[in-house]
Amino acid sequence: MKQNGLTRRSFLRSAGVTSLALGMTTANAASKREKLAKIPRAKPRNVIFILSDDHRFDFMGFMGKVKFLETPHMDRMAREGAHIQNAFVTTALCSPSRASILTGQFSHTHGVVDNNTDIQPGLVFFPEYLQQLGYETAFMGKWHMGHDSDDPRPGFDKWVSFRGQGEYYNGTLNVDGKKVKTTQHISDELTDNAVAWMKQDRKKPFFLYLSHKAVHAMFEPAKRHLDRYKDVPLEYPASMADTEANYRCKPRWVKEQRNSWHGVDYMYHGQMDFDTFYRRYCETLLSIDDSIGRVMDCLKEIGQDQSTLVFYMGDNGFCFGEHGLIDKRHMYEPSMRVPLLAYCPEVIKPGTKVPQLVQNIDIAPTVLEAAGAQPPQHMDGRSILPLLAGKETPWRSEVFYEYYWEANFPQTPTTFGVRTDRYKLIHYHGVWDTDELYDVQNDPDERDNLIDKPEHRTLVADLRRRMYDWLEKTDGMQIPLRREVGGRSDKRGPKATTEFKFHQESR
Ligand SMILES: [Ca+2]
Repeated sequence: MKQNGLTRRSFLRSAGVTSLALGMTTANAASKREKLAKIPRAKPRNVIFILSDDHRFDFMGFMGKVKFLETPHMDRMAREGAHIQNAFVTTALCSPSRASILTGQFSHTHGVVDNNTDIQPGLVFFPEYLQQLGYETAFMGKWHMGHDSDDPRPGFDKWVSFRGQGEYYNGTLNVDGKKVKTTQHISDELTDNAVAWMKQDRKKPFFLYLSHKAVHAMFEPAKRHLDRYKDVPLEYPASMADTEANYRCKPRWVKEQRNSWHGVDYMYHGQMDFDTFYRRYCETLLSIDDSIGRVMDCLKEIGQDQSTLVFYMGDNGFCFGEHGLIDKRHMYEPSMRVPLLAYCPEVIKPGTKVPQLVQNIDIAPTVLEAAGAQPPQHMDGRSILPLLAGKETPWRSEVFYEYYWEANFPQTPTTFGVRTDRYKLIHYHGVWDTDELYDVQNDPDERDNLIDKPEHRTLVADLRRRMYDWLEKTDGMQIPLRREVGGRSDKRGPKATTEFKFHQESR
């Protein structure tokens, strides 16, 4: 298959060189391409998947969390479509989550366990299946699996992307192999490309993957949104203050991270203060909301607004001071939960709420089912189409989580965990620290670590068993090791971290 001058074989060969350079094995990456069975009488529908970067689950106007934040187009998707209320990523980090979305697999299966790892030979992205099914496909925006190349990847007939994180302004796009300078904010630039492509005449069904750079740090709002929230009052989370009560029974690494690149006492090594950070993030998010509005308007204009399935999702969450942290990676709610909205009047009733536990690995099988095909066996996720359509269907009772320590940001340890709709067990690997258990229904802010309560011993043992069962069944019983590449954001700030104790206080 020829992809804009790059054959799949030559692409995989180049990817393989990178993988070997990073010292990776390919044992887990095998996901053999399967011939997909068609679903009888299914109508292949157009699908648009809009992804943002680091948008946390509750920063949407209709959620009421941030009083001043206006996101009319996200609100409209929730009002006229579905809000998937409990959506999670399997790893709260850009590249692993993106690879999970594209492959339907866990990080330890697809092998993209950090932001430096390129994709491994043998991985199949679901848009490759869509092409086989007769779709015309496009990728627009941030790819970010491997830093070094913006070349077109397999599975896409149209390609608009950039290297690594890209630039909010004055960047360079790779448009089907040609370098093109951007002339406006990246969210607008990508949306212009998306809308132009949607309007093209075609006989095939289409799939558009619109993958925004926003709202990743360092935040740069579109000029029309700059200073919109300059003077609004901010509310800080109750767990942000450096008090004994806030850190009683918390892991030591959490308190230490306050004083790092990813903590409120030394955030981004002093490059930005917390209030500016909060306001700039909200202002930058507005360009994403505008983008959703323009895509929806375009769908109406081309007469496809009733049948097209539109998703909006974040690739991972983000902390705004909870437990003294910023950023993601860890397993606390603001990090592992993501916004997920779906719109398709032919399938989804207005105002649908989906309470089930949904994950990023479910996107690939869902899109394939919307395209009229049975998802392949090698995918770990499941189609959520029945949930969106309000159909009774057996569903999972827990979601699993994994994060692997990165030399670039060494303040967050390797983490495994399991979350049900009631409890969350967080287990840390390779550090002498306490694990955590939370009752997320009664303690949604995760302030009361129950791990040492005698009455929860059986529960903890059961959750631990389920977590290891999952790792065993999915070939995840080893820590993927990668060669250290890139810079290190590992300085400690001037504020000293005081000694504190865990375990003794709760026993
Ligand atoms: Ca991200």
